Amino acid sequence: MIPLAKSKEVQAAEAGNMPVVALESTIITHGLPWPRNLETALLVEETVRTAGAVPATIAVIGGVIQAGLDKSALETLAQARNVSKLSRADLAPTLATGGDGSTTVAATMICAQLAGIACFATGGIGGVHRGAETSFDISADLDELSKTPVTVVCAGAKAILDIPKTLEALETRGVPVIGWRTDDFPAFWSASSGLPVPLRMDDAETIARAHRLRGDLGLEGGQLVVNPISAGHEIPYLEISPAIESAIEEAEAKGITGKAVTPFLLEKVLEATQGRSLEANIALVCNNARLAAEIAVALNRLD
Ligand code: PSU
Ligand code: MN
Repeated sequence: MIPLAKSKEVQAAEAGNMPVVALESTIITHGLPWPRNLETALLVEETVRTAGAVPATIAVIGGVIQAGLDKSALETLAQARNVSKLSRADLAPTLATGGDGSTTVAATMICAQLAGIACFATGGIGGVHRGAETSFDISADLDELSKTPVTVVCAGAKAILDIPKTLEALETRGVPVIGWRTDDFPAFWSASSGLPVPLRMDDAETIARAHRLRGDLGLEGGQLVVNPISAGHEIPYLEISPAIESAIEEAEAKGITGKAVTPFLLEKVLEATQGRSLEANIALVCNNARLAAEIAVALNRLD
């Protein structure tokens, strides 16, 4: 039996045939600092509700996958230190040992699918790191997108990654990368990375139909919808890039490897850019939550 529990809100949504949007928890434990992480988690959930869907923030607590966390569980998670960051590899071992952890994009996709949730919002996905030709550092998020039938909405990828290689890796894995009302692949803080996005869609219904058709065709895997940050919140690449360069140098000098790399880089960039990148980060996650809710509503209508 799968140790999976749903919050009251998610259970009620299921009973009432309401659309549900999954949300990841690594962004809370490893992506944003306390107390803004809690504030953001609550704000993102509220954004999903306002847009007509029900939020299900996912984490593992005491060896049980939780689909939907109440306020006190979110608070505990947001304040906890040294929380395990769970990706595909860690999920079953953590359940077996009765452990706790926050879920990455990859693990959240797996849990969402188990909970019957087809749509998921986050900030940025993991990807191919710069220097991956020697380090082999490629996020499990990319393989997951090719395996698990969940539509993930993000703001593209952070420039801590090698964006051209990340796009190539997604193409190799047959993951549809869909620009939301844009022809450019967004780069998290910037609306454009300077690279074209492979596909473009301008309405949520089409994204929902593509999701369904992918399943009907027997193609495994999900879709990646990339939603550019709004113009008012953009941070020019030239402004953010020195922080990224020095974070990468510091990670190399300190010999940071494995799953510690992404949280280390996120923390360093955040420190270096102070408030501005944090505000942008929060704004874009909410923007993605709104779009994911729209897609979840459209998926719900197709049923
Ligand atoms: N990129 C971001 N913010 C994040 C992450 C990535 O801009 O919070 C988190 C997500 O949870 C993502 C994970 O799934 O880091 C990827 O980690 P890794 O590169 O170790 O696979
Ligand atoms: Mn990695």
